[in-house]
Amino acid sequence: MVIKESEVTPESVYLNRRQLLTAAGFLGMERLLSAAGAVRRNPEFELDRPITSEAAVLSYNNFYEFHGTNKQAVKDLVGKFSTHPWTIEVGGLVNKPKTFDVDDLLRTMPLEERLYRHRCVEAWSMAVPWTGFPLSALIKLVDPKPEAKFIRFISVKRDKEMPGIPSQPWYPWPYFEGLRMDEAMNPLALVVTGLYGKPLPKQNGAPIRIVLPWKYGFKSAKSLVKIEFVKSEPLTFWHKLQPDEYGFYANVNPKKPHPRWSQAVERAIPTMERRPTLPYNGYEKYVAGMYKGNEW
Ligand SMILES: Nc1nc2c(c(=O)[nH]1)N[C@H]1C(S)=C(S)[C@@H](COP(=O)(O)O)O[C@H]1N2
Ligand SMILES: [Mo]
Repeated sequence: MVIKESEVTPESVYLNRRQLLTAAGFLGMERLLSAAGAVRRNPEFELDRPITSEAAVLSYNNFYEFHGTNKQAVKDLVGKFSTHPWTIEVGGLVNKPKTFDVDDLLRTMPLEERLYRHRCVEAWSMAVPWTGFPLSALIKLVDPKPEAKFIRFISVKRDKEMPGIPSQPWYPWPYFEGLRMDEAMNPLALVVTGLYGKPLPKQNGAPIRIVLPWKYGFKSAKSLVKIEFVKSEPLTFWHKLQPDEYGFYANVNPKKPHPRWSQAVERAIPTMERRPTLPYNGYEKYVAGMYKGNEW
């Protein structure tokens, strides 16, 4: 259940900060956040662990367009990356192809905050408050044709703004990913435009990315410029490079080791505390029905 903007705006107009704090005692924290003008947190998604600190999420990144190995370096290499204005083209096998301005999406789409576990194939993990809207809401706007069975995501490629592109010419830029149509329509699939209640930082994929919390992080392509609906299973960046190490489905699975390491345990950033990996990263009840069991 989502409280609509129209239901929360009146409080933000007539309550001052002190009144809001008092009201919070009666209404609860979520209601306070809404009344204060923040995007509402969707209470459906509860965590079994603390939220990772903002400092850690903003300073430990995989974004190969900036740096291929040093995760702490990414945040210091994004300075020339220009993320506003920004448009994203949504097309392919759809009846209503459209190029969306991200500012318009922010005004018109049903934004909400979700706390999601975030698990990299490299076995590190975080717990992150993303802001965004269901991918299904965007898909409905473009009205896919029946032949559209898969969807592709394409990241931006800007050699002059992204130093990792010219320095790593062996990678097949731009970064590209994909999903099966039912996965794309799953309510967990989130188009993300914010983090910690603020605009999405450049190192986390500004201004618009996808987040798929039941899959390893490499599926969640950043800084998207194009979404395309296609007939057959598309090639993806890491799968093209190392098909036996990075599958198309890449669902989090503690029982399916990566060829070079176990996936049974993960390490929480920044403490490196060990936790058992959960099947589908703990989202089994939402997604297991889409699969036969060991999709990789
Ligand atoms: N365009 C692009 N998207 C990308 C990547 C990348 O290198 N380039 N890395 C992926 C990987 S491996 C992970 S784990 C997540 C990391 O997201 P975060 O830095 O916001 O935690 O982004 C994914 N999306
Ligand atoms: Mo990753």
